[in-house]
Amino acid sequence: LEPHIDALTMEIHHSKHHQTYITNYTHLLQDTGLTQKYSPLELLTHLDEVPAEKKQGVINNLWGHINHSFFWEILTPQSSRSPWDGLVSAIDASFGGFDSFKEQFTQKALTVFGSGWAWLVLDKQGKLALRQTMWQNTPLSDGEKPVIGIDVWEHAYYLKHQNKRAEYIKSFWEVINWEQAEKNFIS
Ligand code: MN3
Repeated sequence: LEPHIDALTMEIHHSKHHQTYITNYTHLLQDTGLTQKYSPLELLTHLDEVPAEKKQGVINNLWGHINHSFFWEILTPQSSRSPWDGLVSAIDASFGGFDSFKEQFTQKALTVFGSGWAWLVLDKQGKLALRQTMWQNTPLSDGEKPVIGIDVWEHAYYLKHQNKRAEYIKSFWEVINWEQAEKNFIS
């Protein structure tokens, strides 16, 4: 993703941060049989089976795993830099054009207070909407489907951009995998 997102940041983000989420939730669930019984996404809807004292830890780390798995897919070095097919007209209808969408999404991402994510989702009515989530909370738990999302935890940009989140968001637009976004939109 160079020069937009630097290799060292991505390496640490993928092999350390994401790995830690997987290690943690797997460890928390090791004697429950739940990781054998359910896929990570299925686990999302069976959290009632998680022992109470482990639930928040599982939520933080399982959702961290799910969000990051989604995030890697939505990034590509060969970005078309604008949406495809059906997503183009849906974005036009919901946000008044791609430039206006870009501006509104950027504002969402900029104004996440502390650690979290900004998302373009399909809401329960199947309409496009913008969301912010804190920590590793995922729109999936509200029954909404992510189309694109940006991780704005400082670990996603601090090495290269320090406190300048706006620079990182600007770079994000250069590496969005719109082909994958279209798949998320129509699936
Ligand atoms: Mn992250």
